[in-house]
Amino acid sequence: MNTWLRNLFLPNASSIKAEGVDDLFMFILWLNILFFLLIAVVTIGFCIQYKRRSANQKTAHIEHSTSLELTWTILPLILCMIVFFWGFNTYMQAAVAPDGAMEIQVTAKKWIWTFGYPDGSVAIGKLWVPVNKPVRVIMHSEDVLHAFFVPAFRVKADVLPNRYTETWFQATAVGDYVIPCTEYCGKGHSEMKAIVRVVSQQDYEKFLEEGDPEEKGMPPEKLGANLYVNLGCSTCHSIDGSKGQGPSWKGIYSAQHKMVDGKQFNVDENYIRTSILQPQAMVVEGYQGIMPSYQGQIRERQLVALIAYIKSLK
Ligand code: HEC
Ligand SMILES: [Cu+2]
Repeated sequence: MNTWLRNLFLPNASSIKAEGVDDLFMFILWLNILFFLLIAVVTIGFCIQYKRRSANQKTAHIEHSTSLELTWTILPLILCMIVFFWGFNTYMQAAVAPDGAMEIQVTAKKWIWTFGYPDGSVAIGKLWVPVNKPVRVIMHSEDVLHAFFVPAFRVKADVLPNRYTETWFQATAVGDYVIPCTEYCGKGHSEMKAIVRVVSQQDYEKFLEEGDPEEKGMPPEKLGANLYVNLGCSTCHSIDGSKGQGPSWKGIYSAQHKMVDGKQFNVDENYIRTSILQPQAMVVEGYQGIMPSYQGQIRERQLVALIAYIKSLK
């Protein structure tokens, strides 16, 4: 019974925490359904039973009933205590990572997720983790409030500026799972998505050594087109000429662009490179310097791919 209901409206459960969270959720849900039906039936029954039948009919003078009052005090108290201790227990398990868990640093900023691995490498938009290993995520934000949410893992935690928050998970099935930001953080909020890619231990080690295998052997222009979406460039830059938070990329290669400080630049490989690594160094006229720096967060190959992609947008 629980399983079909669960499948009906809860996302797939793919972490060891998910079951505990779902069980409690289902318990509360069924308890609510039960009491809703009970109260509805009694209310309707009383309406019929005690309906006023003649003009001078008087309501019986009842002051109280000790047994009834004890029942409606003690029964809900017991139920509340069950939910409290069950919830507290589940919460503690969900909040405290087991010893020896692998650690991932998560950085949120408008509107991208960045993941730092134990070996010091950094990736944007895609979090690789090995299956069946506990992973502790330590999070902070570089600007406003965001929230890290993996529905399939039943993991959700706020990400705050100026302090670390943490949570953990242990994925039980290989696959891709979305991380939608769940704290409204401005215009690009609905686009602020990343994925958790759960892979075998072997594939994970290979990833640490060689980077994302999907990016290998891909022509730079095509890789650039993927990165445009995966790295979050698409939240601010269009490719069809329409103006967004940032200038469109359509036809910018070899154009002359004027900066807010009056300087003119020819949009070439160096200009694009600097724009990505040190966006504040050259702010295009008519825009604000809100672009995040990608310095140290993307590999040289990715940079070359982005430049190739921008060049191709005639
Ligand atoms: C938060 C919004 C935002 C994101 C995300 C963003 N940019 Fe920008 N970008 C801007 C803004 C605003 C400007 C114009 C001001 C400036 O030059 O800093 C700009 C300017 C640029 C320029 C110069 C464009 C021109 O017309 O001269 C390039 C190239 C560029 N961005 C590349 C990228 C790449 C590549 C990514 C993704 C890896 C990216 N941007 C992500 C906001 C963003
Ligand atoms: Cu957000």
